[in-house]
Amino acid sequence: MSADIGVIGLGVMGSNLILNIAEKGFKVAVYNRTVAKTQEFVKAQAAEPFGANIVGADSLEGFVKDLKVPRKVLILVPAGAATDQTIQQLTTVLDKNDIIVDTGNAHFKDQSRRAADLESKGLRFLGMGISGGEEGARKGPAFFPGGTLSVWEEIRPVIEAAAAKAEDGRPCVTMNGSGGAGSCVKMYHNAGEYAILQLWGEAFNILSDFGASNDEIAAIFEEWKARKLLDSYMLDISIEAAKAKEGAGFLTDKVLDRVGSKGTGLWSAQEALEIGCPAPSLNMAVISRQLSMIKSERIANAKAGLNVDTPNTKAEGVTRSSPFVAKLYDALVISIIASYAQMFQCLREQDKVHGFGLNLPATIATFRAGCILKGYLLQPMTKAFEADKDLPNLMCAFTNEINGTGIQNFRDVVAEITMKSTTAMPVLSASLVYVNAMSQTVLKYGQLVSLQRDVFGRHGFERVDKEGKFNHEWPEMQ
Ligand code: NBP
Repeated sequence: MSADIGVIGLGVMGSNLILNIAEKGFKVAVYNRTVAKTQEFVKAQAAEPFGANIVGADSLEGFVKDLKVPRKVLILVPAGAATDQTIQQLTTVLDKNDIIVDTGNAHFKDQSRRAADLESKGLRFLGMGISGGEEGARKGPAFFPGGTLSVWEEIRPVIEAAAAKAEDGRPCVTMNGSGGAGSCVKMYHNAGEYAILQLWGEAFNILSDFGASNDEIAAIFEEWKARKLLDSYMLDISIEAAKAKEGAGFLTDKVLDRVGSKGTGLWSAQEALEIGCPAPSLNMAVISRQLSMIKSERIANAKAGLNVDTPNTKAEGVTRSSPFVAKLYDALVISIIASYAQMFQCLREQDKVHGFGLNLPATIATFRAGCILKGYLLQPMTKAFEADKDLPNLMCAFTNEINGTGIQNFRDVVAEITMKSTTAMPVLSASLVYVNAMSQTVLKYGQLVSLQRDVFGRHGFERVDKEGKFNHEWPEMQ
């Protein structure tokens, strides 16, 4: 059999993506490090109507022989060293013009390095993140390719067929731009995912600290889902997680409160700081996980007597009908919009610095189905950027939700939580900071800090009434 495409790696993502592609009528060659797994996998699919579309290989040499020329190989092994090792092995068996596609959660700068390295050897490379987890890989994920357009065109028919389809029938994949553009989009997709998952975690934490049971919290979340705006995959999984039981108790009570991460959130925050793109919600989502990870230090602090409870910190039992819950809904709506706003601003700024040639509305449209971010809000967000690609900030398209009652309710909620509980709400607070700061034409702290810098270091300051850099004559300081 001459296969249309090859897949290396039979883990969660690889095995499901192979079935998805084979089902669409393409022939797929498969290779895995543990050969027995390949044999088992191919045997297990033999009875499927598309089983004949899958061929297993016992060696990399056999795998490349099974592929049509120019060969197209998708790598689905763990990101980082395992991917580099697989690429290195492939370079010894592939021929000039063959194509390697890395689908791992890679840093976008690593993808540019890989592309340059492989091109110098006569091979072609595409970095293409995937989102949607196991179910997405099987039924249709969102893909985020980036690199050379002509390389994308060669794998496009297979990938578009395998991708999720949005409401309007468009596949959830677009060529995001040159170099590491696809992996950059996937990095910020994940950073947004960190922030919004954390916001749902904080909503759970707040409602629980305010006396609601897990069942009551799940019911509140269900009511919010029915209001449409927040209807999303991330809300669905939050409801499932809150409701899950083990024996008579809730599973959440049995789970250690340490949240792991694999790097994409941290890289996004680092790269945003590096280019001066403020993204407090995205950054704070990374810090939230770091705070969760240092459990032994938190325990030691409590043992050493650090206790921030005060006589006021006594939250009352909230229920679905409490006014506080209605206000918390608005706080969540605004925080989620603000998090997306930061994610899109970071992508725009990275695009300017790295010259990807990103088409933001087309990229956002690919988040509408298949991926972890999928949800109702993606549709109006896509439309907002389609209507005005120069929209200064996504929040400007949601002034009805943010201005007036919305922001007032958000502030009331933060004030009440701060007064009545010791609940940590890092991303909710950071989002309020972002909305406040981004809607002010004058930041008075900026005026004072500019002068402080001139007092001690003669760094100079700019003026509102004339162009240039100025110094003030400061009195002698002790
Ligand atoms: P898994 O960890 O489930 O699978 C790893 C597979 O890679 C195994 O079949 C393993 O073979 C194989 N492998 C090969 Br071939 N060479 C390897 C090597 N040198 N070191 C380690 N394993 C090797 O990964 P996954 O969750 O399917 O993820 C695959 C890629 O997809 C990752 O890059 C990840 O960033 C990305 N991704 C994952 C998700 C997700 O939800 N899981 C979502 C989006 C993107 P073996 O059988 O011999 O161990």
